[in-house]
Amino acid sequence: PGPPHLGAPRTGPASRRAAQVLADNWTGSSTVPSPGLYPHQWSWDSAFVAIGLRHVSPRRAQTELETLLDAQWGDGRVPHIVFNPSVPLDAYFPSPDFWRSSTAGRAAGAPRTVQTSGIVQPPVHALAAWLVHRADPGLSRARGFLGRMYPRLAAWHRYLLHRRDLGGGGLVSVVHPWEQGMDNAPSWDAPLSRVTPAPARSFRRADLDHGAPEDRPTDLDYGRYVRLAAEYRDGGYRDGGTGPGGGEFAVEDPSFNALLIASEHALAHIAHELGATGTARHARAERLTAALVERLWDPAEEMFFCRDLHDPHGSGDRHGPRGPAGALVPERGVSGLVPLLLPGLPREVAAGLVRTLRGPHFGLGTATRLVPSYDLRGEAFDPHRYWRGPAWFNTSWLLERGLRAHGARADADALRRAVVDVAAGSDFAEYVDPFTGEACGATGFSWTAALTLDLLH
Ligand code: 9YW
Repeated sequence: PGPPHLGAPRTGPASRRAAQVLADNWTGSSTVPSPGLYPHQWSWDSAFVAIGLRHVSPRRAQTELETLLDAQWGDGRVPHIVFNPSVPLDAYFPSPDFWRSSTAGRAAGAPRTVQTSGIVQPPVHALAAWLVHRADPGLSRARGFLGRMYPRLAAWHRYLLHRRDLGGGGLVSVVHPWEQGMDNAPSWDAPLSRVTPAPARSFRRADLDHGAPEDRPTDLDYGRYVRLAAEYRDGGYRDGGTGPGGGEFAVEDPSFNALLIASEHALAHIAHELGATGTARHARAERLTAALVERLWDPAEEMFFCRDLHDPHGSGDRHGPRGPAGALVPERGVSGLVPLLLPGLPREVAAGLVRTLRGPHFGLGTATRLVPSYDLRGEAFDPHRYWRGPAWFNTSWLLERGLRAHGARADADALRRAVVDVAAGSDFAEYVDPFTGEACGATGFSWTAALTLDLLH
Protein backbone atom coordinates (compact mmCIF):
# COMPACT_ATOMS: atom_id res chain seq x y z
CA PRO A 1 0.00 0.00 0.00
CA GLY A 2 1.03 3.59 -0.62
CA PRO A 3 1.76 6.09 2.13
CA PRO A 4 -1.38 6.29 4.29
CA HIS A 5 -1.85 10.04 3.91
CA LEU A 6 -2.21 9.81 0.15
CA GLY A 7 -5.50 9.20 -1.63
CA ALA A 8 -3.68 7.72 -4.61
CA PRO A 9 -2.05 4.38 -3.82
CA ARG A 10 1.02 3.21 -5.68
CA THR A 11 -0.98 0.65 -7.62
CA GLY A 12 -3.87 3.01 -8.43
CA PRO A 13 -4.82 4.70 -11.71
CA ALA A 14 -2.41 7.66 -11.26
CA SER A 15 0.50 5.34 -10.83
CA ARG A 16 -0.56 3.11 -13.74
CA ARG A 17 -0.93 6.11 -16.07
CA ALA A 18 2.46 7.47 -14.94
CA ALA A 19 4.11 4.14 -15.74
CA GLN A 20 2.36 4.15 -19.11
CA VAL A 21 3.77 7.62 -19.91
CA LEU A 22 7.27 6.32 -19.18
CA ALA A 23 6.66 3.25 -21.34
CA ASP A 24 5.39 5.42 -24.23
CA ASN A 25 8.43 7.72 -24.01
CA TRP A 26 11.02 4.90 -23.79
CA THR A 27 13.12 4.47 -26.95
CA GLY A 28 14.79 1.17 -26.06
CA SER A 29 17.82 2.69 -24.35
CA SER A 30 16.58 5.94 -22.80
CA THR A 31 13.48 8.09 -22.28
CA VAL A 32 12.60 11.23 -24.25
CA PRO A 33 11.15 14.10 -22.18
CA SER A 34 8.26 14.46 -24.65
CA PRO A 35 8.04 12.67 -28.02
CA GLY A 36 6.82 15.74 -29.97
CA LEU A 37 8.58 18.66 -28.29
CA TYR A 38 11.81 17.04 -27.05
CA PRO A 39 12.48 13.88 -29.08
CA HIS A 40 16.06 13.19 -27.87
CA GLN A 41 17.70 12.37 -24.50
CA TRP A 42 18.10 15.30 -22.08
CA SER A 43 20.58 15.11 -19.24
CA TRP A 44 18.76 16.21 -16.08
CA ASP A 45 15.48 14.84 -17.42
CA SER A 46 17.11 11.41 -17.54
CA ALA A 47 18.26 11.71 -13.95
CA PHE A 48 14.73 12.54 -12.77
CA VAL A 49 13.28 9.83 -15.01
CA ALA A 50 15.64 7.23 -13.53
CA ILE A 51 14.51 8.22 -10.02
CA GLY A 52 10.92 7.30 -10.92
CA LEU A 53 11.67 4.45 -13.27
CA ARG A 54 13.48 2.57 -10.48
CA HIS A 55 10.07 1.74 -9.01
CA VAL A 56 8.83 0.23 -12.29
CA SER A 57 12.04 -1.28 -13.66
CA PRO A 58 15.36 -0.87 -11.85
CA ARG A 59 17.03 -2.36 -14.92
CA ARG A 60 15.64 0.32 -17.24
CA ALA A 61 16.54 3.00 -14.70
CA GLN A 62 20.15 1.82 -14.75
CA THR A 63 20.16 1.74 -18.56
CA GLU A 64 18.80 5.29 -18.69
CA LEU A 65 21.83 6.62 -16.80
CA GLU A 66 24.29 4.32 -18.59
CA THR A 67 23.11 5.57 -21.99
CA LEU A 68 23.57 9.18 -20.95
CA LEU A 69 27.03 8.60 -19.52
CA ASP A 70 28.09 6.70 -22.65
CA ALA A 71 27.94 10.12 -24.36
CA GLN A 72 30.24 11.78 -21.79
CA TRP A 73 33.07 13.87 -23.25
CA GLY A 74 36.75 13.20 -22.60
CA ASP A 75 37.01 16.32 -20.43
CA GLY A 76 34.29 14.92 -18.17
CA ARG A 77 31.33 17.02 -19.25
CA VAL A 78 27.99 15.29 -19.60
CA PRO A 79 26.18 16.92 -22.54
CA HIS A 80 22.73 18.37 -22.07
CA ILE A 81 21.32 16.53 -25.10
CA VAL A 82 22.25 13.18 -26.63
CA PHE A 83 20.77 13.11 -30.12
CA ASN A 84 18.84 10.19 -31.54
CA PRO A 85 20.16 9.74 -35.10
CA SER A 86 16.86 8.35 -36.36
CA VAL A 87 14.94 11.56 -35.54
CA PRO A 88 14.75 14.04 -38.49
CA LEU A 89 17.02 17.10 -38.11
CA ASP A 90 14.14 19.58 -38.26
CA ALA A 91 12.23 17.96 -35.38
CA TYR A 92 14.18 19.94 -32.76
CA PHE A 93 16.26 23.09 -32.82
CA PRO A 94 19.23 23.42 -32.24
CA SER A 95 19.92 20.16 -34.04
CA PRO A 96 23.21 18.20 -34.25
CA ASP A 97 24.33 20.21 -37.30
CA PHE A 98 24.24 23.33 -35.10
CA TRP A 99 26.27 21.88 -32.22
CA ARG A 100 28.70 19.88 -34.46
CA SER A 101 30.00 18.16 -31.35
CA SER A 102 32.20 15.56 -33.01
CA THR A 103 34.19 18.22 -34.89
CA ALA A 104 33.90 21.46 -32.87
CA GLY A 105 34.18 19.50 -29.61
CA ARG A 106 37.10 17.33 -30.64
CA ALA A 107 39.68 19.11 -28.47
CA ALA A 108 37.36 18.74 -25.48
CA GLY A 109 37.00 15.02 -26.17
CA ALA A 110 33.50 14.86 -27.63
CA PRO A 111 32.55 11.32 -28.64
CA ARG A 112 32.99 10.43 -32.32
CA THR A 113 30.07 8.10 -32.77
CA VAL A 114 27.24 9.91 -31.05
CA GLN A 115 26.11 13.50 -31.61
CA THR A 116 25.49 15.68 -28.58
CA SER A 117 25.11 19.31 -27.57
CA GLY A 118 28.18 20.96 -26.04
CA ILE A 119 26.68 22.59 -22.95
CA VAL A 120 25.69 20.82 -19.73
CA GLN A 121 22.70 20.58 -17.36
CA PRO A 122 22.41 20.33 -13.58
CA PRO A 123 24.35 17.39 -12.08
CA VAL A 124 21.51 15.34 -10.59
CA HIS A 125 23.09 12.12 -11.85
CA ALA A 126 25.03 10.83 -8.85
CA LEU A 127 21.96 11.38 -6.68
CA ALA A 128 19.90 9.46 -9.26
CA ALA A 129 22.48 6.65 -9.50
CA TRP A 130 22.49 6.22 -5.73
CA LEU A 131 18.68 6.15 -5.50
CA VAL A 132 18.50 3.70 -8.42
CA HIS A 133 21.03 1.43 -6.69
CA ARG A 134 19.04 1.46 -3.48
CA ALA A 135 15.87 0.37 -5.28
CA ASP A 136 17.46 -3.01 -6.10
CA PRO A 137 20.95 -3.42 -4.63
CA GLY A 138 21.11 -7.08 -5.71
CA LEU A 139 20.62 -6.29 -9.38
CA SER A 140 22.91 -3.28 -9.09
CA ARG A 141 25.74 -5.36 -7.61
CA ALA A 142 25.22 -8.22 -10.04
CA ARG A 143 25.55 -5.79 -12.96
CA GLY A 144 28.44 -3.83 -11.42
CA PHE A 145 26.28 -0.73 -11.86
CA LEU A 146 27.91 1.56 -9.32
CA GLY A 147 31.42 0.35 -10.13
CA ARG A 148 30.91 1.40 -13.73
CA MET A 149 29.16 4.66 -12.87
CA TYR A 150 31.52 5.89 -10.19
CA PRO A 151 34.56 6.92 -12.32
CA ARG A 152 32.30 8.67 -14.82
CA LEU A 153 30.39 10.56 -12.18
CA ALA A 154 33.65 11.50 -10.46
CA ALA A 155 35.01 12.85 -13.78
CA TRP A 156 31.78 14.80 -14.30
CA HIS A 157 32.06 16.51 -10.93
CA ARG A 158 35.76 17.13 -11.53
CA TYR A 159 34.96 18.89 -14.81
CA LEU A 160 32.47 21.18 -13.08
CA LEU A 161 34.64 21.99 -10.11
CA HIS A 162 37.87 22.49 -12.05
CA ARG A 163 36.78 23.98 -15.37
CA ARG A 164 33.71 25.88 -14.31
CA ASP A 165 34.78 27.73 -11.18
CA LEU A 166 34.81 30.89 -13.29
CA GLY A 167 34.34 33.19 -10.30
CA GLY A 168 37.22 31.65 -8.37
CA GLY A 169 35.15 31.35 -5.21
CA GLY A 170 34.60 27.60 -5.28
CA LEU A 171 31.17 27.50 -6.98
CA VAL A 172 30.30 26.33 -10.49
CA SER A 173 29.15 28.83 -13.14
CA VAL A 174 26.75 28.17 -15.98
CA VAL A 175 27.62 29.76 -19.32
CA HIS A 176 24.15 29.47 -20.88
CA PRO A 177 20.60 29.62 -19.44
CA TRP A 178 19.90 26.17 -20.94
CA GLU A 179 22.63 24.77 -18.70
CA GLN A 180 20.77 25.71 -15.56
CA GLY A 181 17.56 24.20 -16.96
CA MET A 182 15.19 27.11 -16.30
CA ASP A 183 15.60 28.70 -19.71
CA ASN A 184 13.78 32.03 -19.49
CA ALA A 185 13.80 32.63 -15.74
CA PRO A 186 13.77 36.39 -14.97
CA SER A 187 17.16 35.99 -13.24
CA TRP A 188 18.70 35.66 -16.70
CA ASP A 189 17.19 38.87 -18.07
CA ALA A 190 19.96 41.19 -16.86
CA PRO A 191 22.93 38.96 -17.75
CA LEU A 192 21.33 38.10 -21.12
CA SER A 193 20.67 41.76 -21.94
CA ARG A 194 24.38 42.17 -22.66
CA VAL A 195 24.29 39.45 -25.35
CA THR A 196 23.65 40.55 -28.95
CA PRO A 197 20.88 38.29 -30.29
CA ALA A 198 21.50 36.20 -33.42
CA PRO A 199 19.31 37.48 -36.28
CA ALA A 200 15.80 35.99 -36.12
CA ARG A 201 16.03 34.76 -39.71
CA SER A 202 19.21 32.80 -39.07
CA PHE A 203 17.36 29.90 -37.36
CA ARG A 204 13.96 28.21 -37.20
CA ARG A 205 12.32 27.43 -33.85
CA ALA A 206 10.92 23.90 -33.97
CA ASP A 207 9.49 24.29 -30.44
CA LEU A 208 6.70 26.53 -31.75
CA ASP A 209 5.33 23.59 -33.77
CA HIS A 210 4.40 22.02 -30.42
CA GLY A 211 3.81 24.79 -27.89
CA ALA A 212 1.75 27.99 -27.69
CA PRO A 213 4.06 30.99 -28.27
CA GLU A 214 2.65 32.76 -25.18
CA ASP A 215 3.70 29.80 -23.01
CA ARG A 216 7.25 29.67 -24.42
CA PRO A 217 10.39 31.86 -24.35
CA THR A 218 10.29 34.79 -26.80
CA ASP A 219 12.11 35.08 -30.14
CA LEU A 220 14.42 37.63 -28.55
CA ASP A 221 15.34 35.08 -25.84
CA TYR A 222 16.03 32.50 -28.53
CA GLY A 223 18.23 34.91 -30.50
CA ARG A 224 20.40 35.29 -27.42
CA TYR A 225 20.43 31.55 -26.63
CA VAL A 226 21.60 30.89 -30.19
CA ARG A 227 24.31 33.56 -30.10
CA LEU A 228 25.75 32.29 -26.80
CA ALA A 229 25.72 28.64 -27.89
CA ALA A 230 27.29 29.46 -31.29
CA GLU A 231 30.10 31.43 -29.65
CA TYR A 232 30.83 28.66 -27.18
CA ARG A 233 30.91 26.20 -30.08
CA ASP A 234 33.15 28.46 -32.20
CA GLY A 235 35.60 28.61 -29.30
CA GLY A 236 35.82 24.80 -29.38
CA TYR A 237 33.70 24.50 -26.21
CA ARG A 238 36.71 25.67 -24.23
CA ASP A 239 36.02 26.99 -20.74
CA GLY A 240 37.33 30.06 -19.02
CA GLY A 241 39.30 31.53 -21.91
CA THR A 242 38.95 34.85 -23.68
CA GLY A 243 37.72 35.50 -27.21
CA PRO A 244 34.87 33.51 -28.78
CA GLY A 245 33.33 31.35 -26.11
CA GLY A 246 35.31 33.24 -23.49
CA GLY A 247 32.12 33.98 -21.67
CA GLU A 248 29.83 36.92 -22.07
CA PHE A 249 27.52 35.06 -19.74
CA ALA A 250 28.68 33.46 -16.49
CA VAL A 251 26.33 33.01 -13.57
CA GLU A 252 26.59 31.14 -10.28
CA ASP A 253 23.18 29.61 -9.74
CA PRO A 254 21.87 28.31 -6.39
CA SER A 255 19.93 25.33 -7.76
CA PHE A 256 22.74 24.11 -10.02
CA ASN A 257 25.26 24.27 -7.18
CA ALA A 258 22.87 22.74 -4.63
CA LEU A 259 22.28 19.79 -6.94
CA LEU A 260 26.04 19.36 -7.31
CA ILE A 261 26.37 19.31 -3.52
CA ALA A 262 23.55 16.77 -3.12
CA SER A 263 25.22 14.65 -5.79
CA GLU A 264 28.61 14.97 -4.11
CA HIS A 265 27.07 13.55 -0.92
CA ALA A 266 25.53 10.76 -3.03
CA LEU A 267 28.93 10.08 -4.58
CA ALA A 268 30.31 9.71 -1.06
CA HIS A 269 27.66 7.04 -0.37
CA ILE A 270 28.55 5.33 -3.65
CA ALA A 271 32.27 5.39 -2.77
CA HIS A 272 31.43 3.87 0.61
CA GLU A 273 29.34 1.13 -0.99
CA LEU A 274 32.33 0.37 -3.23
CA GLY A 275 34.64 -0.01 -0.22
CA ALA A 276 36.17 3.47 0.20
CA THR A 277 35.35 5.81 3.06
CA GLY A 278 33.72 8.68 1.16
CA THR A 279 34.89 11.08 3.87
CA ALA A 280 36.77 13.38 1.51
CA ARG A 281 33.68 13.76 -0.65
CA HIS A 282 31.42 14.58 2.29
CA ALA A 283 34.00 17.17 3.38
CA ARG A 284 34.07 18.68 -0.08
CA ALA A 285 30.27 18.87 -0.11
CA GLU A 286 30.40 20.71 3.21
CA ARG A 287 32.94 23.19 1.82
CA LEU A 288 30.72 23.76 -1.21
CA THR A 289 27.75 24.35 1.08
CA ALA A 290 29.73 27.00 2.95
CA ALA A 291 30.67 28.67 -0.37
CA LEU A 292 27.03 28.58 -1.48
CA VAL A 293 25.93 30.40 1.66
CA GLU A 294 28.81 32.83 1.52
CA ARG A 295 28.34 33.81 -2.11
CA LEU A 296 24.62 33.44 -2.82
CA TRP A 297 22.63 33.71 0.44
CA ASP A 298 20.84 36.96 1.27
CA PRO A 299 19.93 36.95 4.98
CA ALA A 300 17.54 39.91 4.67
CA GLU A 301 15.50 38.36 1.85
CA GLU A 302 15.85 34.87 3.34
CA MET A 303 16.67 33.21 0.07
CA PHE A 304 19.49 32.47 -2.35
CA PHE A 305 20.09 34.55 -5.49
CA CYS A 306 22.06 34.12 -8.70
CA ARG A 307 25.43 35.84 -8.89
CA ASP A 308 26.08 37.49 -12.26
CA LEU A 309 29.86 37.42 -12.60
CA HIS A 310 29.93 40.04 -15.36
CA ASP A 311 27.58 42.58 -13.82
CA PRO A 312 29.27 45.89 -14.62
CA HIS A 313 27.84 47.37 -11.42
CA GLY A 314 29.29 44.55 -9.34
CA SER A 315 31.78 45.29 -6.62
CA GLY A 316 34.62 44.57 -9.02
CA ASP A 317 36.86 43.26 -6.25
CA ARG A 318 38.70 40.27 -7.56
CA HIS A 319 37.59 37.36 -5.50
CA GLY A 320 39.70 34.76 -7.20
CA PRO A 321 42.37 34.48 -9.81
CA ARG A 322 40.00 34.46 -12.76
CA GLY A 323 37.28 37.01 -12.33
CA PRO A 324 35.39 39.70 -10.56
CA ALA A 325 33.02 38.89 -7.77
CA GLY A 326 30.05 40.26 -9.74
CA ALA A 327 26.73 40.99 -8.06
CA LEU A 328 23.59 39.18 -6.96
CA VAL A 329 20.62 39.39 -9.35
CA PRO A 330 17.64 40.76 -7.38
CA GLU A 331 15.01 38.39 -8.82
CA ARG A 332 13.33 35.79 -6.63
CA GLY A 333 13.30 32.49 -8.52
CA VAL A 334 12.50 28.97 -7.34
CA SER A 335 16.18 28.22 -7.95
CA GLY A 336 16.90 30.25 -4.82
CA LEU A 337 14.83 27.84 -2.71
CA VAL A 338 16.20 24.55 -4.06
CA PRO A 339 19.19 24.51 -1.64
CA LEU A 340 16.62 23.52 1.03
CA LEU A 341 17.34 20.06 -0.37
CA LEU A 342 20.65 20.03 1.53
CA PRO A 343 20.44 18.50 5.01
CA GLY A 344 23.75 20.19 5.92
CA LEU A 345 22.42 23.72 5.53
CA PRO A 346 22.86 25.99 8.58
CA ARG A 347 19.71 25.83 10.68
CA GLU A 348 18.81 29.51 10.32
CA VAL A 349 19.22 29.33 6.53
CA ALA A 350 16.86 26.34 6.28
CA ALA A 351 14.31 28.02 8.56
CA GLY A 352 14.50 31.19 6.46
CA LEU A 353 13.89 29.24 3.26
CA VAL A 354 10.81 27.56 4.74
CA ARG A 355 9.46 30.98 5.74
CA THR A 356 10.06 32.32 2.23
CA LEU A 357 8.31 29.32 0.66
CA ARG A 358 5.25 29.93 2.83
CA GLY A 359 5.38 33.71 2.44
CA PRO A 360 3.76 36.05 -0.10
CA HIS A 361 6.32 35.54 -2.86
CA PHE A 362 5.73 31.79 -3.27
CA GLY A 363 2.48 31.30 -1.37
CA LEU A 364 2.93 27.63 -0.48
CA GLY A 365 -0.09 26.39 1.44
CA THR A 366 -1.99 29.64 0.87
CA ALA A 367 -2.05 31.16 -2.64
CA THR A 368 -0.52 28.39 -4.74
CA ARG A 369 -1.03 24.65 -5.21
CA LEU A 370 2.55 23.92 -6.27
CA VAL A 371 5.68 26.04 -5.92
CA PRO A 372 5.76 28.72 -8.67
CA SER A 373 8.97 29.07 -10.65
CA TYR A 374 9.10 32.79 -9.92
CA ASP A 375 8.03 35.43 -7.40
CA LEU A 376 4.21 35.88 -7.40
CA ARG A 377 4.84 39.57 -6.76
CA GLY A 378 7.67 39.99 -9.24
CA GLU A 379 7.27 42.40 -12.13
CA ALA A 380 8.00 39.66 -14.69
CA PHE A 381 5.54 37.15 -13.15
CA ASP A 382 3.40 35.36 -15.76
CA PRO A 383 1.51 32.24 -14.59
CA HIS A 384 1.77 30.57 -18.01
CA ARG A 385 5.12 31.52 -19.49
CA TYR A 386 7.53 28.65 -18.93
CA TRP A 387 10.00 29.49 -16.13
CA ARG A 388 8.52 32.94 -15.39
CA GLY A 389 5.79 31.77 -13.02
CA PRO A 390 4.33 28.33 -13.81
CA ALA A 391 4.94 25.48 -11.37
CA TRP A 392 7.19 22.63 -12.49
CA PHE A 393 7.17 19.18 -10.95
CA ASN A 394 10.92 18.66 -10.60
CA THR A 395 11.32 21.72 -8.40
CA SER A 396 8.34 20.77 -6.25
CA TRP A 397 9.82 17.28 -5.90
CA LEU A 398 13.15 18.75 -4.75
CA LEU A 399 11.43 21.08 -2.29
CA GLU A 400 9.27 18.26 -0.92
CA ARG A 401 12.50 16.44 -0.06
CA GLY A 402 13.92 19.63 1.42
CA LEU A 403 10.90 20.30 3.62
CA ARG A 404 11.01 16.70 4.85
CA ALA A 405 14.77 16.84 5.48
CA HIS A 406 14.33 19.91 7.68
CA GLY A 407 11.43 18.59 9.71
CA ALA A 408 8.60 20.55 8.03
CA ARG A 409 6.62 17.36 7.74
CA ALA A 410 3.12 18.79 7.38
CA ASP A 411 4.24 21.08 4.54
CA ALA A 412 6.05 18.19 2.88
CA ASP A 413 2.97 15.95 3.13
CA ALA A 414 0.73 18.67 1.69
CA LEU A 415 3.12 19.36 -1.18
CA ARG A 416 3.41 15.65 -1.90
CA ARG A 417 -0.37 15.32 -2.10
CA ALA A 418 -0.60 18.40 -4.34
CA VAL A 419 2.07 17.12 -6.74
CA VAL A 420 0.27 13.80 -7.15
CA ASP A 421 -3.17 15.42 -7.59
CA VAL A 422 -2.07 18.14 -9.99
CA ALA A 423 0.12 15.75 -12.01
CA ALA A 424 -2.68 13.22 -12.46
CA GLY A 425 -5.29 15.96 -13.05
CA SER A 426 -3.18 17.56 -15.80
CA ASP A 427 -2.26 14.26 -17.50
CA PHE A 428 1.34 14.71 -16.38
CA ALA A 429 1.80 18.17 -17.84
CA GLU A 430 5.20 19.70 -18.48
CA TYR A 431 4.28 22.67 -16.23
CA VAL A 432 1.09 24.13 -14.78
CA ASP A 433 -0.56 27.35 -13.68
CA PRO A 434 0.58 27.55 -10.04
CA PHE A 435 -2.81 28.75 -8.79
CA THR A 436 -5.19 26.44 -10.67
CA GLY A 437 -3.02 23.50 -11.73
CA GLU A 438 -4.16 23.98 -15.34
CA ALA A 439 -1.88 22.15 -17.80
CA CYS A 440 0.64 24.16 -19.87
CA GLY A 441 3.12 22.96 -22.50
CA ALA A 442 3.21 19.27 -23.36
CA THR A 443 1.26 16.54 -21.54
CA GLY A 444 2.59 13.03 -20.95
CA PHE A 445 5.86 14.65 -19.82
CA SER A 446 8.41 12.15 -18.56
CA TRP A 447 9.83 13.76 -15.43
CA THR A 448 6.34 14.68 -14.24
CA ALA A 449 5.31 11.03 -14.50
CA ALA A 450 8.55 9.73 -12.99
CA LEU A 451 8.62 12.03 -9.98
CA THR A 452 4.93 11.41 -9.29
CA LEU A 453 5.67 7.69 -9.24
CA ASP A 454 8.49 8.35 -6.82
CA LEU A 455 6.23 10.28 -4.46
CA LEU A 456 3.66 7.49 -4.60
CA HIS A 457 6.24 4.96 -3.34
C1 9YW B 1 15.26 23.00 -24.50
C2 9YW B 1 13.74 19.03 -21.75
C3 9YW B 1 14.19 20.44 -21.41
C4 9YW B 1 14.43 20.60 -19.91
C5 9YW B 1 14.66 22.05 -19.53
C6 9YW B 1 13.51 22.86 -20.05
C7 9YW B 1 13.39 22.69 -21.56
C8 9YW B 1 14.30 23.61 -23.53
O1 9YW B 1 13.18 21.33 -21.87
O2 9YW B 1 14.52 23.17 -22.21
O3 9YW B 1 15.05 23.18 -25.72
O4 9YW B 1 16.20 22.33 -24.05
O5 9YW B 1 13.64 24.20 -19.71
O6 9YW B 1 14.79 22.17 -18.14
O7 9YW B 1 15.52 19.83 -19.53
O8 9YW B 1 12.63 18.66 -20.99
